[in-house]
Amino acid sequence: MCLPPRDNHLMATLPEVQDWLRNSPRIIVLSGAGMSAESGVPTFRGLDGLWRNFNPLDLATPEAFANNPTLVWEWYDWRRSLVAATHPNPGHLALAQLELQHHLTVITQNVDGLHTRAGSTHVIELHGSLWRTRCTACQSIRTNLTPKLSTLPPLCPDCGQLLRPGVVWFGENLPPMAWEASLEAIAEANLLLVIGTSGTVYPAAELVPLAKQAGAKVVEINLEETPLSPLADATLLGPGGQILPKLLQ
Ligand code: BV8
Ligand code: ZN
Repeated sequence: MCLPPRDNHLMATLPEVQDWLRNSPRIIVLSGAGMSAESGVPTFRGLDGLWRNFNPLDLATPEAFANNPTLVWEWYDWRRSLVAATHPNPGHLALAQLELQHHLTVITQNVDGLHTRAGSTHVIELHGSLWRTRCTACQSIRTNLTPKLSTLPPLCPDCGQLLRPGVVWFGENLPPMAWEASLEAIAEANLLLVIGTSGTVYPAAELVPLAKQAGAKVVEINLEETPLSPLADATLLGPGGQILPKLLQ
């Protein structure tokens, strides 16, 4: 399944990456939308990234919510019901398994909650979660597990103002705690697995050069090369749901 790696810079093969895995006391994962693609969750930029004909860059912004809270809320409701009908794929499950044998932290850009549903316990959600809402006024945060909330953004039970999806929109800062925890984890990493991300969204993508500077080996798992590939000590080309279980063999 893994295509022979390119030889344009130090490349490793699956067995070598398995070695690195075995000998790394501190493993960090940075996952993106490609991690959940095999669960049926559309990616942002892939061919299947048709978010009901909307461009996420237009909808996942504070301006879009201010202009049309109902449309944005409905889009997240649609995504919640879509994710509720999916399941963690073998890639998520392999990472949960890996955590049983290694000191592993998953830093995810995804908001679908599938790493946690797969059993991973050290998960940093850099961009928030579909399953949380935040009050636009008093900032109180609630975890709502029901996929379909309502067509209108609900009102805060504490202060009566509009609730919003508990995710980080483009143009918004990342949750400080999540970003700090990610920097700390990356500073200690011996091995960083970069799985299913196009490496185009910042500051999340910054974690890869930072891990490199901290002396970690970087392994990229993706269907194709990305702007992060030149930083990788190994690029394993193929679906994460197939490569990750192999890595654990
Ligand atoms: C910030 C939550 C400081 C919401 C998301 C101009 C103005 C303002 C900001 C900017 C600007 N220009 C640039 C920026 C910064 C901006 C940014 O990076 N923009 C990009 C588009 C250029 N970043 C921000 O705004 C961040 N905040 O910078 O704060 C600041 C503050 C004020 C002003 C300026 C700066 C906040 C970014 C967070 C946005 N929220 N999600 C929601 O989900 O609705 S990001 C969202 O897109 C996802 O969460 C995800 O992180 C990202 C998509 O990226 P990927 O995960 O990589 O997914 P993608 O589809 O791109 O790629 C999938 C990959 O998987 C592909 O490579 C594919 O080959 C691969 N794949 C597919 N199938 C598989 C696979 N791989 C393996 N196996 C498979 N089966
Ligand atoms: Zn409130």
